[in-house]
Amino acid sequence: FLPSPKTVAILGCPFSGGQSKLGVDKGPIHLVEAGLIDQIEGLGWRVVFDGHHQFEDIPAHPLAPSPPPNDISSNDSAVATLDASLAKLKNPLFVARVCESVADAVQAHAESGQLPVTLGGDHSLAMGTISGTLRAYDQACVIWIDAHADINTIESTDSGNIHGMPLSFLLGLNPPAPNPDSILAKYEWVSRLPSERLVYIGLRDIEKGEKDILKKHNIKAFSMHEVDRYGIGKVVEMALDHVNPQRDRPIHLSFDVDALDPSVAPSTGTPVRGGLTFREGHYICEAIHETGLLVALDLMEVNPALADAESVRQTVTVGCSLVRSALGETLL
Ligand code: HAR
Ligand code: MN
Ligand code: MN
Ligand code: MN
Repeated sequence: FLPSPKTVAILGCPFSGGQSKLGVDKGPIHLVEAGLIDQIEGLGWRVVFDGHHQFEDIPAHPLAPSPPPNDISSNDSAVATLDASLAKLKNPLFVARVCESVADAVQAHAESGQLPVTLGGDHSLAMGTISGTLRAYDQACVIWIDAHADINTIESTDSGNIHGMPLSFLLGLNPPAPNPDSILAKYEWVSRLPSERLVYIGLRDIEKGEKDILKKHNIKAFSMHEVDRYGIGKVVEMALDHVNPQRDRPIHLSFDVDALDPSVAPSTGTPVRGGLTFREGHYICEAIHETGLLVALDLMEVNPALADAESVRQTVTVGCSLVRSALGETLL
């Protein structure tokens, strides 16, 4: 899919609005300052640095939509239930607008034949990156590496953190906007990913509501249990067989650093023990590079404000090396 000379576009997305912990917005700056651009150039890529998107034109707390007029519809119980669900969401308008601008940027780079590498920032950003990829490659599939399923709907979310929800919007699992003023109308730009074109690796902290969603929609997931049972080599092969049986679909790899074990990547907002080893994480990236089908990469949830300096260094270093592996760094 990619013309030569092959070019990577780095998009820094210092965004933390999809969750509540400060510092994940500092992830991209740390990854770039650690030398990521030089490292990618060292692999033979041309690198375009698209900057650290500051989302300056987007107010952090845009005015909430005005409450519905006190007419018959506001007494409707379905509307009341929907409003109650939407009221749980944190920063829903800000997240929607930031992600839409990320989608435009990713789409532009992808359509010009570059491989966008988006550095987060929290994982709500993947609504934007994956939408951008799908606009450029409508047959793309998604490989989602994470401790979490990130598929809560507006109804199922307990935390209201939208970084736990991006896939529900991408898969179209939320109700349609009842009117143009609804918060849901601000998510109508999100592209649609068919559920059979999503596969997970690394899951180990999934809420009951999310398990029900995975079952109901028959979504393929390889948890840490399957990684233990089959080994990472077989798991990646089975994952590719599911989303990419002919090995002809462009691949979007969305890597949440918390998929790695906290002993490997401690500086992240929601660490969960029992994760991927250093090698398992890198193997996934290497194997996807080997397909020759990678068209976009996300590295999300690096939070340099959490944990001590040595843990931050370790997490940033492993983040850089995951990106290099996905872009062709080999051991031999
Ligand atoms: N499932 C929880 C929620 O929805 C936790 C979510 C996620 N944390 C992340 N994303 N780091 O993968 O709030
Ligand atoms: Mn995630
Ligand atoms: Mn996660
Ligand atoms: Mn929807």
